[in-house]
Amino acid sequence: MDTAGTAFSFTKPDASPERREFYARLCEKNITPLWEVLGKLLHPSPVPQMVPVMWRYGEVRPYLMDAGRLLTEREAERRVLVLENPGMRGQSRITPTLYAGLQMILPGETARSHRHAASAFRMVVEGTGAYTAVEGERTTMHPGDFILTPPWTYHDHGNPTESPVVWLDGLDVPLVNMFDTGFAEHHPEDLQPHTIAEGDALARYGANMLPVDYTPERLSSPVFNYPYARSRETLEQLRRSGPLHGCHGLKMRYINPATGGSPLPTMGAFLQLLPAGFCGEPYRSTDATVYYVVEGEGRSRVEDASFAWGARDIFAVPSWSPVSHEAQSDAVLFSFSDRPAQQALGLWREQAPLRA
Ligand code: 1HN
Repeated sequence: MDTAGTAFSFTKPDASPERREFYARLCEKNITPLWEVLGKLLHPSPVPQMVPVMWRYGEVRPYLMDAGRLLTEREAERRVLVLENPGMRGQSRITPTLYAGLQMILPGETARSHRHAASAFRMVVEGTGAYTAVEGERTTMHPGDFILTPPWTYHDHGNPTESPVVWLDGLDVPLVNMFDTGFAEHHPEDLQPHTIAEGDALARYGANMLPVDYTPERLSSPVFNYPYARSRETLEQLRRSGPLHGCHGLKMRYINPATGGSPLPTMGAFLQLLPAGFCGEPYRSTDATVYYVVEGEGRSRVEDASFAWGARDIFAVPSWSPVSHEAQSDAVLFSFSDRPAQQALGLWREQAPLRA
């Protein structure tokens, strides 16, 4: 049986001149006494450097357009404005383990093919008709589509339309680099050859069937585009059968259809519907979470912060910070986090609802 404990606290022993002199001798040998640092290592509950933060799309979009005037996609490799958490500036992190950025590709541009150890996904924000190619198959992007780039798969993008296309990139780069497991390379050609008919992966793996002799080649989902039209239809149908969760409204997670697990090994992604008038209870979990508003208007409270959001806004919730959502109109929130990584390591916790 689990025995309830008392909150962990630790007071550093006083530092006498003799002790200080001892610590200085240790310091020269790259040694530190644990009792001098223990308070920084163990806490009764998480102490994130990350802070709650929101970016309004309307404020960021003009900067994307400026970037479009100032640099070509080729020069930039990817024209992305990185969303940096104010508690962790200079580290390209939106949460301790994850990266997020807004990428824009202009009409006629292509982004050259490369691959890396980090997992990536795109959540399409604006514009229809650009494509991402992954391992020989292209997929056309529509707003709200959730598109994977599994680790070590070649990927390039193109925009054959007449308008700029913008998407939100999420990657596990900080996590991969913490392990010092980051590798990357360019494809020998600018753009990889287009060898598989569009829609193949979704038909083959995304229709509640698998090829009879299917054996997984990788940990990630074999489906790489989860079209918004399908996911939205699911939410619409389910709202009629209810019930709603007191904290989450109607919340679904994206899956690897071959395993029921997360679409990418380290990153989980979710889509939730909050019906107009929904007023959710507070909830918290250890996976710091990034939310992207696909549709609707509402407000989310995170600790003392209150984020009034509309379509295309982005906000981030630190580990173990209570969050509650309210919707003024029917709203759809996409979110992502490192939950599968925490779960694989036995670290993940949640608490809901917080009010009795
Ligand atoms: C990357 O490969 C893309 O392929 C976008 O579109 C953002 C951020 C860090 C590292 C690699 C892309 C990225 C990235």
